[in-house]
Amino acid sequence: MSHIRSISYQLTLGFGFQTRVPTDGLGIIKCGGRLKPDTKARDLFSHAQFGDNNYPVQADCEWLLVSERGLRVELSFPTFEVEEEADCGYDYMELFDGHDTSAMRLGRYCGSGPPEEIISTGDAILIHFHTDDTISKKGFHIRYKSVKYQDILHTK
Ligand SMILES: [Ca+2]
Repeated sequence: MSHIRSISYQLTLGFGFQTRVPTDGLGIIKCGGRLKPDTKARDLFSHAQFGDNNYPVQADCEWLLVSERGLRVELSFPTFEVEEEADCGYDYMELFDGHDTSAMRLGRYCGSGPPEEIISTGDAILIHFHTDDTISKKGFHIRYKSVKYQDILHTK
């Protein structure tokens, strides 16, 4: 007697007749990483082929940016094009004001994205990028760097 393992997928039909398939354990694209901001701005891209191809579907990426102790993390967004949806429920970028997703969420962004610069309260920012199984856009280009508390006071 052979054992056939059946895996059932929950299908949810949303507006636009998109079929959404949970991707637990299947098709998840590993990406992200730990980055150390410097006082000179560096670049972070949503995916390796940024500029040539749209971002991949079914991606879940986390980048943890940790500055030296006593410094904050500053982000700016020269390019941000992520599939738009009213609640950013399909594709989105989330920012957390700390080392992990239990930290305060600064926001969830899609469409044309965050309006301006973002500066952490502490020494870290976590960036989470999620994409669903259909429709991709250009993606994002983030500039990140370390800033001193005093620098922030002077620019406000
Ligand atoms: Ca999508």
